[in-house]
Amino acid sequence: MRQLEDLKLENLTLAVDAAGVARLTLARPAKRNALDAATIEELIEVFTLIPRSGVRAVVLAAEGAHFCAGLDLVEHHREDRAPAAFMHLCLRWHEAFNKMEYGGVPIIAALKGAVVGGGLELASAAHIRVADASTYFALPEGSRGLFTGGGATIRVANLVGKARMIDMMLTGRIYKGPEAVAVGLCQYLVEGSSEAKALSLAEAIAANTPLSNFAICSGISHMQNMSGLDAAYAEAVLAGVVNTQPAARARLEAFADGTAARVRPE
Ligand code: 1HE
Repeated sequence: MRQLEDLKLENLTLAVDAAGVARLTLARPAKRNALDAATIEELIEVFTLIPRSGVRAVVLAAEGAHFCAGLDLVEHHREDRAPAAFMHLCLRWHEAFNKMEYGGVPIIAALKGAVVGGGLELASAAHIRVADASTYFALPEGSRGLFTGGGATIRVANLVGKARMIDMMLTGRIYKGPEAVAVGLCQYLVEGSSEAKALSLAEAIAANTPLSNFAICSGISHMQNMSGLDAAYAEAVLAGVVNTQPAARARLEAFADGTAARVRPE
């Protein structure tokens, strides 16, 4: 099997620390990290390998002032794509983002500046979103004569609800600051660096057992796609595997003998 170190990345950078926390960076700041077809292929390559690489958490960050300006509109204009070609391109976006959402490795997006269009679709495939004071969210497709193609109708609608998503697309409404947290676009808003916060979250998450993180970061998404009856069944099966894992024994023993941390608000 290919290893992460074997990948030749041009539009992304990747570094994994000793604790298994990966820093994956969108690296086309001159183009505001717009997602061209090549970047999507690199995301597919990275997230194909991540689940079996020993990586315990991923911080998804970006170079420059903006997280991601969405679909590469210049490439799209230049390519003058046929309908079927753009459909197939969208399917590659889904391949990348599904690997992220369902891969079982926690992904924490460190957001700043523009998180728009396909950039919001990318961010919404992460499991946690951290915004800073510069971060703003929008779906400008309506005004560009476009429609979402990278999963926003599923993931962004899940985050903010159908009515807000339709409003964002029809009117170009921009959310930022506390309002963005309140509507569900991000879970954290920090005064300083979103990347520093994302890293500290990733480090804490990396200390969980990988199997628990796997269940949380793939099982919940799968179960949301099922009927309630089937989801309850799948939850029981997954809990059977996770909650009896040998790696959890020492943690349970520490609770039983009173040495483990208690869950308290302070
Ligand atoms: C780009 C892109 C892009 C910048 N594709 N090249 N997305 C949008 O509608 C957002 C489009 N972008 C913007 O509104 C602005 O660029 C930003 C607000 C994000 C940043 O503004 P600014 O003033 O810092 O940068 P800029 O001068 O607009 O752009 C700098 C360069 O980045 C410039 O290239 P240059 O070679 O002329 O220097 C821009 O062309 C380039 N650039 N954004 C290509 N998006 C699967 S369907 C998904 C559908 C969508 O995502 S629709 C939403 C598209």
